[in-house]
Amino acid sequence: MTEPSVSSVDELVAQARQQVAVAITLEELSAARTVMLGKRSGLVAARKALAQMAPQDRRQAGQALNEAKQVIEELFSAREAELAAAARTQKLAAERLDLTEVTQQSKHGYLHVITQTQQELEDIFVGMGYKIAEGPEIESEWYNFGALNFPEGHPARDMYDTLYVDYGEPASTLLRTHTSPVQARVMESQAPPIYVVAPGRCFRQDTADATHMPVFHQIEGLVVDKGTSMGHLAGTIEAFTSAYFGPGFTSRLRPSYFPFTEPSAEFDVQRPDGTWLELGGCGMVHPNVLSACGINPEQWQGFAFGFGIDRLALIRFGIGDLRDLWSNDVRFLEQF
Ligand code: FA5
Repeated sequence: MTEPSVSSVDELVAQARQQVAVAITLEELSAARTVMLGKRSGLVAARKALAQMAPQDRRQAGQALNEAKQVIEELFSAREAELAAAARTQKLAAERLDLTEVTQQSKHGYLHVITQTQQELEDIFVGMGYKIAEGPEIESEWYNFGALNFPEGHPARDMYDTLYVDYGEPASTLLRTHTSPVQARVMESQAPPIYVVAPGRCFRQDTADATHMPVFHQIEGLVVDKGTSMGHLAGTIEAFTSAYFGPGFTSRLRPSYFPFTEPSAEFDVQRPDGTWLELGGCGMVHPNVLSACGINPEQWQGFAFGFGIDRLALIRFGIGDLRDLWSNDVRFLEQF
């Protein structure tokens, strides 16, 4: 066995320095450490060789070996700290959650076209001085029909394919078929003059088709004041439909019948293909309704209207079929 000379000790250190420099992962470094400092390393061999040396030389050679071992260990520790820090940085970078990036990549949710339409209509009416009113979706037979001048057993009730709720007396509780019961609730609880709109969901046993859904939305309007006339009603409808659609659409008011208005009319608009679509009903509030709600019809007159919000959106956006609004196909809904 060769004696560990100063040059061979220097060689061991140089070799370790080189091994440390080329190790680029912690695993490679650990393998190099076994080669340089492990049981079969040159260092351990040199230490064993000390026993063969003359005592006067052994001390100096042993000291040189100890120093070399310390230098080599420090080389490995320093490199290990370096590689561990680099590995940590790399791991953090890989796991980094960049919130800015996520926001840019993710899609923003937004309001459904019906909700947008409802809010736009509310804004138009609030701008005209109206207040927003609300009523329950599960309604009593009285507010949906009785207070609105539908006598019991009157065929006009059959105009609405009503969904009854199994609650209380038979046929006493129902899913409201229109927003008109809110008229009665408002007149009962507020003194005139009254200017309100009441948007909300309505329910009928209608079969779904291009212009009907069993669940749909209406916006009800009610004005009770002195000296109100059919002219004010026509002017109001003209004002809000042109605010919603913009100028240049063709509409017509057509005589109709509702038990709670007299005279009554229906409002239609012409579609791009020339056909007419009914958007809502309207009329002067029937004196019987004013009386049933505690308002003296000799002093006060009113007008009311109820428009389909879904159909307003249909016309405005040129949607061919109401059912598409409920298909929840994001590719369709994203257009609005
Ligand atoms: C009524 O519901 C009356 N309450 C309107 C009214 C209010 C008249 C105040 C006078 C005074 P009608 O059943 O015609 O009327 O419905 C009004 C509008 O609701 C229709 O023109 C239509 O736009 C919409 N509508 C009715 N049924 C459906 C349905 N199944 N799906 C979608 N929209 C509907």
